[in-house]
Amino acid sequence: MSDSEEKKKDKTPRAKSIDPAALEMIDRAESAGLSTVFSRVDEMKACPIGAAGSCCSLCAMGPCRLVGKGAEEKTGICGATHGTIGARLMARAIAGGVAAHSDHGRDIARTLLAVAKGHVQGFTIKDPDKLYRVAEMMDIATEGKELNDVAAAVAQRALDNFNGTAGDELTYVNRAPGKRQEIWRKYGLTPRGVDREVVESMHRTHVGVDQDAEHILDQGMRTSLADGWGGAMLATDLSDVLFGTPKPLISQANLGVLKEDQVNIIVHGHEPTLSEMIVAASQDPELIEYAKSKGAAGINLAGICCTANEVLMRHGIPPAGNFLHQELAIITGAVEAMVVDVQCVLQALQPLAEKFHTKLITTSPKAKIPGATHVEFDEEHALDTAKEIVRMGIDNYANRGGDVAIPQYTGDLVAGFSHEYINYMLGGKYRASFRPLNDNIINGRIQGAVAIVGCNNPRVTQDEGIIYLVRELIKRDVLVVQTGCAAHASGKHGLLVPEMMEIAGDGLREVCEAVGMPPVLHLGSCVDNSRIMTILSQVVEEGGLGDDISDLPVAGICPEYYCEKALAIGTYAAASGVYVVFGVRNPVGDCTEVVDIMSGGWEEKVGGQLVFEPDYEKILEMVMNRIQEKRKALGIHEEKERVLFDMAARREL
Ligand code: MSK
Repeated sequence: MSDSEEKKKDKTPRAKSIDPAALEMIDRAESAGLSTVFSRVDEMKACPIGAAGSCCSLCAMGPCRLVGKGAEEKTGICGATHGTIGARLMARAIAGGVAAHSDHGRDIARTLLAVAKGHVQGFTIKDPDKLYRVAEMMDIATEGKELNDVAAAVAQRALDNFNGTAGDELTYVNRAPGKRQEIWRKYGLTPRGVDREVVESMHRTHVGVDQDAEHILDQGMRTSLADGWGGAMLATDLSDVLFGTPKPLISQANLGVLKEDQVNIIVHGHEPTLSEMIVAASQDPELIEYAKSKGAAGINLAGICCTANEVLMRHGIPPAGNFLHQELAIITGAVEAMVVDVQCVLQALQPLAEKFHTKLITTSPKAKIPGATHVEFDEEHALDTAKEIVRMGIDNYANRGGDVAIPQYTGDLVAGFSHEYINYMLGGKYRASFRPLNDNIINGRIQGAVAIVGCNNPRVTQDEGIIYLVRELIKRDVLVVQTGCAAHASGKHGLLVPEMMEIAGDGLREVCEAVGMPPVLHLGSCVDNSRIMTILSQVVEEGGLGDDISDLPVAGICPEYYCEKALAIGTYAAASGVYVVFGVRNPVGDCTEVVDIMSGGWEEKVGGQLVFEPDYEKILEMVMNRIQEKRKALGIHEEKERVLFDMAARREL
């Protein structure tokens, strides 16, 4: 019996989550007859034709479905092959994801420009040192210039990167290793302007334009690189400039961070601009007094999705959970206001909020939700808007019913490892460097490094793949870094703490003990995957592990992805030379030509791959094999006799 036949026969109900807090709230929803993403996923069977890339709905001659006997040979009415259709679907998904991340980055650049011109309320430049470093990377002269003039020049250069007027190549292409830059130039993959690549992807995938699958997918890679080394990287750098570069801090994660006796306000979405101000407003003594005057013990702020990561890593604000927790938080009955901006916000929130007292507040001029209260955020009145929102939450406290059920589960965590901090942590203040990491990879204490990132998807058991892979990899002496909702998963399950070195392999544990770091590092939000690109470049630059990212014993895994942004991230990592494995399902699995190009074809061209494998054990095996292959190619695969760290070695580290 084939794997898929076996799966069809297996009718064992799948667990919805491995998180006890989630299970408690799912039960509560079921008993109350409330619809959630967990119930709707059972009611909505995924279309098997669309699920594997066999349906083209790009024009009104179709939709064309390439199914049935000889499907691989069939074409659409226009003559488009399965390969062309799959490549177009993939390229459009990447463009969608890049547009989302990059629009986020553009808004941060606009905020920085407004700060420089004194047009905003509440924001300042929190990390001037980083501003100067960014200016230097952008080749912007700083000598004798006022801070605000430097900020204006940096913000303008960033905006030019979006507009495509910064030059022939995006500015941050120069951050990649030289060999990587050559590969991109050789194959015409170097991004020219963020908007330009997105537009060109949409143009080339329109009916009757680009009809060569490999050529379309090259544009997919170029567009994704405009995200990873453009929009998202700018978003990360400029957020650090404006709001501060993260340093490790402690916090907690999961629904148990909500407080029964306080006004609970949740910030959810992606952009840090408004949430930064909400943090300030929630700590305002006048508003705290106002909350007390309404009978609450105080104001409790928590986060969901990547906004949660932004305020977690800069302020220690606890995440109430990841993507699949947004409805569950409302179901506790304890949330006075859920404040959302853009991306990953379920439309089902408002009808659910109406069944409780929760006020859903939209804030972005780009995103309205029917029925929700819209309080539009603009930088000029940032703090006033944030205070108005917090006040609305406080006023709503009186409407909370008696039926509150907060699941008492939290995980302790350490978050906020920026690439600057990792550098400092490894090398110390005066010798900040990645040398100790490189040396420990070379000597085999650390076998390699894997990024476990991305979302939750209700088609698979929440957090299961993420937690399994994190645990198994650190046991095998692989350092794990995390971003996005995958990082929240590890936070909820207690994996982001130094104590986790107890389950790590001997080698990794020794390094973690010597440096004093957890074996699983929280690096931030989805746009902060760009930090991983920066780290990989710096590791290459440090020397001893080849001369390109594709030489490193590293991989990326996105076990529970659900959206286009994840595909954009996976593609830019692959186009940067990383082996990337996604779980869940292959969105173009029926298009053999595309599957082959994204694996073998990209391996040959850019030294990275984007592959899909729903079985977590197989993912583990694939990734470990890749790490060992790379170690062998570097000549560092031989088992060396383990020498324990003595005091001198510790001092050296
Ligand atoms: S929020 S994109 S569910 S990681 Fe960045 Fe989480 Fe995925 Fe949204």
